[in-house]
Amino acid sequence: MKICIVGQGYIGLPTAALFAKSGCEVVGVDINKEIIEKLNQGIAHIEEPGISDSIKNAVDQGHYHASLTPEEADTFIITVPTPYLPEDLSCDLSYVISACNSILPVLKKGNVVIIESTIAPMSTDEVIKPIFENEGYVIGEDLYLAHCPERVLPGQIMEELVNNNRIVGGITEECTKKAADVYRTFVKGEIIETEAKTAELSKCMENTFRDVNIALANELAKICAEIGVNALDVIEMANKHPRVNIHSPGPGVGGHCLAIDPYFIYAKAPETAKIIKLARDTNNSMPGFVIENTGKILSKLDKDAEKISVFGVAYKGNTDDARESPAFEIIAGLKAAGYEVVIHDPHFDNPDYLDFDDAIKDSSMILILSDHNQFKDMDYDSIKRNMKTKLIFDTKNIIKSVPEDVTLVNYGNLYK
Ligand code: SAJ
Repeated sequence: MKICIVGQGYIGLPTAALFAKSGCEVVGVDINKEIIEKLNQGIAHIEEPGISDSIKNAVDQGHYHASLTPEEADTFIITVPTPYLPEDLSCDLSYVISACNSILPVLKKGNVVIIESTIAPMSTDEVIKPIFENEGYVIGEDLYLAHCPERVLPGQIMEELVNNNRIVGGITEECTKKAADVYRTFVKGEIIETEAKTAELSKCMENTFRDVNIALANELAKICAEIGVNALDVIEMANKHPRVNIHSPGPGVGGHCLAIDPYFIYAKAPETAKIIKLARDTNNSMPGFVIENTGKILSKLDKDAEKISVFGVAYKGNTDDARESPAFEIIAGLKAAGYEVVIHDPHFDNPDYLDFDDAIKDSSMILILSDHNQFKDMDYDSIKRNMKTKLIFDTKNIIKSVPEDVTLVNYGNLYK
């Protein structure tokens, strides 16, 4: 089977690598020339466990190549981003539409077209299907169209793509069956067959469920700071109940999924989706909460503080993914408040970011915004030697203990 995957990002590239590993011939398409050149040399442009070796092997064995333009294939998979439109918070399908248009010149009768990008409910039926019908295809008879949302967690993508259950929602039953067969090539999880709109809404609701739960944890953190209770203890205690799972409060919700997908549902039913919208607003308020508390902590512990060391801009620990990261709003807010802000993130090559020792030199606070493993246990001797004030504000609540002469503030003691 030859597969053409349009979009070689966090989902498209690992998916390409796995199809190639199962013996398919894969062409990975992207609009970025630099990425294409790198990929054809066997170099992955994303940081994800296992991806570098897989792409190198796939290129070496001749199962994978990258291209700026789609090629004839049996199956086309679209894995391009779907941002939201700030005007009305709806799903921006422009990349998906242009990806679909880009395959039209090479599309043939009998092909399978799968949309993996997260899309608002009804998008496959109302927006994507007509693109192919306008070319004369009869969906379900001579072209098979389905939505199969990706559901993998960055950092575990290669493993989850294989083992997670997969929802396959076709326009017709025949579309569903054909698309499900494509995934049977390498998926070990259950392949659940449904219709496109159910697959679309299920995917959006998975991320909305998580976003709403995180909002609840963030609201709890705020309540605890206000009334003087240890939020982390409350979560630990409550989670001892077998049916309770309060999520972790943090500096806000980042990434291309949780921070966006709930809006796709909200935009479809704004009068009804009240909890969904409130959760988004609550999570969006967290950078402000961090900025406010940074000011409060420093006014108690270092009134003439000038320099703050932000540790981590990745939205997720142990990755180089900073999409929609709340860190940037926090950094901008602290700068606007007059602080000198320096950034340390060992997962980024950015020349503006400093290494550990330079970042903490004469600093009044280490502000942890990403849960990278490197931050869980730091060089406290260097912290004692180099920092103006030996103070850590850990908004990810990852540091368990610090030496006596270092002050640790987290969501468990904000009220103190
Ligand atoms: N976060 C919290 N508290 C928590 C959990 C997460 O503040 O208790 C924050 C994280 O720090 C991060 C954001 O939420 O900023 C999102 O991270 P995440 O780990 O929850 O999820 P994503 O966005 O990396 O991946 C999600 C996953 N969806 C679900 O778990 C339901 C993944 O399975 C999806 O494939 C992915 O979205 C996607 O592509 O849609």
